Amino acid sequence: MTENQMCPSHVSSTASSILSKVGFEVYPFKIGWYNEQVQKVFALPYPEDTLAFIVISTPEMFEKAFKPFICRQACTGVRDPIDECMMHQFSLIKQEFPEGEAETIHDFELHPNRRPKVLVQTAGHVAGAAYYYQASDVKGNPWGDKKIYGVSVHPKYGGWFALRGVIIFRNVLHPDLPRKDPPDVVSTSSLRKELLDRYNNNWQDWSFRDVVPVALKYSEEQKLYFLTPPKDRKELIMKIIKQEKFI
Ligand code: B12
Repeated sequence: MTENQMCPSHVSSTASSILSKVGFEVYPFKIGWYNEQVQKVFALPYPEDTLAFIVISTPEMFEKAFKPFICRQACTGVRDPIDECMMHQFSLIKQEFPEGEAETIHDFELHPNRRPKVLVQTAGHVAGAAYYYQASDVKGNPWGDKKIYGVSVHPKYGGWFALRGVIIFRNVLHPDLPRKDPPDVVSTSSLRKELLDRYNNNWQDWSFRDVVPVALKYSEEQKLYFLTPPKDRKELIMKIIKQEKFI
């Protein structure tokens, strides 16, 4: 591996070319951009110019990465099948670089005290991938002291996507990385309030995902999969795949 192979543009194009084929998007950010937003306990322990990427699964991930992963019977059954598929995809990125260069943190990884290791919504916002709408983005504090969870909205997929984790290149510093603001697609205070109300009070009906018009959403199969209780999902996906092989 030459020095050139660890340069920011090579790292960026390698990660993006592997993941975009199978329904993911990756967006670069500097660790410093993330750390300046979060409380100290959530800060990531790297120099501020360290290059990192947020990984987003688009609606196509289910058909392009998940079903083929299950078909290859690569799922061990130890974890949630989607989580296992994400671990597999992240491992493909790690393999492309010398041992220890690419560190990954999944959205589901927790410290022993149950604190999440990374706040993917904040990472997605600072990377310019998806605007993270929080109660403070709504004028006049309509909810008073009630705890309101924030939600990210993607410019193309609205709420029909997930933030899967980050990849950190501990030895790649990129002081000049250009910063892009996330598109503010829910621009009025009243629609932001509607979005946060839907996400906090009626998230099960998924209407928060359609707060803005979208280019693509989850397929019917994918919706059914995520609406199925986790304990029954493995059986469902195996059934879907068997039916497809039959046709
Ligand atoms: C714990 C957790 C839950 C908990 C608690 C929710 C919560 N938000 O705290 C529970 C179990 C309730 C939950 C439920 C759900 N969750 Co959840 N959850 C998480 C998880 C693992 C961690 C969230 C967390 O603890 N945050 C800690 C708090 C303190 O963070 P925070 O409120 O954002 O505060 C930070 C920011 O405000 C930041 N900050 C301060 N100022 C500023 C300014 C700016 C500009 C910015 C950008 C940031 C910033 O600093 C603060 C920290 O110091 C994340 C994945 C992850 N690793 O991030 C998913 C995640 C938030 N969940 C998600 C989803 C979809 C759900 C559900 C709909 C269920 C589902 N999976 O389908 C429900 C709906 C929630 C509801 N209505 O109740 C998605 C949200 C996707 C999106 N579009 O935003 C995430 C991102 C998972 C993913 N893989 O995509 N969840």
